Amino acid sequence: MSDPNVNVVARLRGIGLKPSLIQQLPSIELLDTDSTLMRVCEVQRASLTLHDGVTLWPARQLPSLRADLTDIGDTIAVGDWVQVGRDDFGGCWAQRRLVPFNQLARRLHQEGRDKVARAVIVSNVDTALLVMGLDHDYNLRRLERYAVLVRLAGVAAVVVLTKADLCADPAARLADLRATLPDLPAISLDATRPDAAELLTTQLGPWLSRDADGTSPTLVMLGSSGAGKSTLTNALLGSQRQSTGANREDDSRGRHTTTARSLHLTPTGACIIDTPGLRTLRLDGDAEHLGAVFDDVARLALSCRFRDCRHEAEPGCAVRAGVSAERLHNFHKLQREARRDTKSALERKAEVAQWKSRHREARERLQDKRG
Ligand SMILES: Nc1nc2c(ncn2[C@@H]2O[C@H](COP(=O)(O)OP(=O)(O)OP(=O)(O)O)[C@@H](O)[C@H]2O)c(=O)[nH]1
Ligand SMILES: [Mg+2]
Ligand SMILES: [Zn+2]
Repeated sequence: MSDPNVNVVARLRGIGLKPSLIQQLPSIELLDTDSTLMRVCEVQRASLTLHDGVTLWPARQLPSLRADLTDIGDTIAVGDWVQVGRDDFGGCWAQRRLVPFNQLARRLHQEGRDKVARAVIVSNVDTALLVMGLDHDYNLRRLERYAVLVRLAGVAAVVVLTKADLCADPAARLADLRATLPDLPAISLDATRPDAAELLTTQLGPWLSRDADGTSPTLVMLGSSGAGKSTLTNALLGSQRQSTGANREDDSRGRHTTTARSLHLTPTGACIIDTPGLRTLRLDGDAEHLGAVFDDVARLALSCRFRDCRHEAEPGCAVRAGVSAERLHNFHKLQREARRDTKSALERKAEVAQWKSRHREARERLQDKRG
């Protein structure tokens, strides 16, 4: 007799379920009952849109699930897997969230609060497509920032340069990019061409194809508003599912056409998450991880005269001699940002206390002198 669970698993693999996630279920029989596993395709305020491998379901989050996640500074995000139960009226409720194998997250600074909030962008993704236009959007410093973000999350990345048709020399830009970020695969294209889908499928083949066991890969589009994320998503889906919007004429910036993250299935069986352009992207992680994206800095630092050289104004600095000023400036900026953000609320409190007591001592000394 054939095991009905095998079919359920095969169906869920088709929307990206990995063996490591299945292992979190107390029993595989759970897949065969009413309490099924589904993938989060959209998150609205209290409601979710879930996929069971065949069709979409509207659902809600159990308040206790939401509260439990909030307690640990987490939230349900597009790409998550949840166990679903049904109420007497047939309504779907997400009861439990499987621990994601990775999360792309950024930091949100809450002004006036003693807390740094972490905002999850998406969960359980294999590859991030870092989308950047070859128009005014093109900016290697921003790309370095995105590259650090994905490294921190352990997500692979491919750069997709759109608007090759609007650029005099796309090959030169591509060469520039490869020289700066040699570890990042990159392609360029005009995403509005009728054959854009074929170009993408050929060039992104390895990242778009299923595993040997039929597991679909999950890709997420990241980039500024107007970069062409939804245009690329539609090309891969082979339909105009996502709205796209013309950029502003004066400065070619996007108009924030996409307002929510959403997961879609391509005809060849890849999961694509389209996202709105982020206005700010603060890193969520610590300074040590910058090394992967700035390995030239790490390498050259070995030849600096001082072991603890910060590559700022020290004499005999090999990094300043070998890395472009803009790139080094960005490195310092990202490093400061990551350091500041990794400080916990307690550490920050301790710092303020220390500062206050030093201030007090200084004042007392001053009074002593005067007195
Ligand atoms: N000429 C040209 N236009 C493009 C290309 N890619 C995208 N566009 C246009 O750029 C505009 C913005 O594209 P979208 O796909 O809506 O951009 P987006 O990244 O989804 O933007 P948000 O949803 O606002 O984050 C649209 O008018 C697209 O037709 C390209 O390769 N060449
Ligand atoms: Mg969009
Ligand atoms: Zn140095």
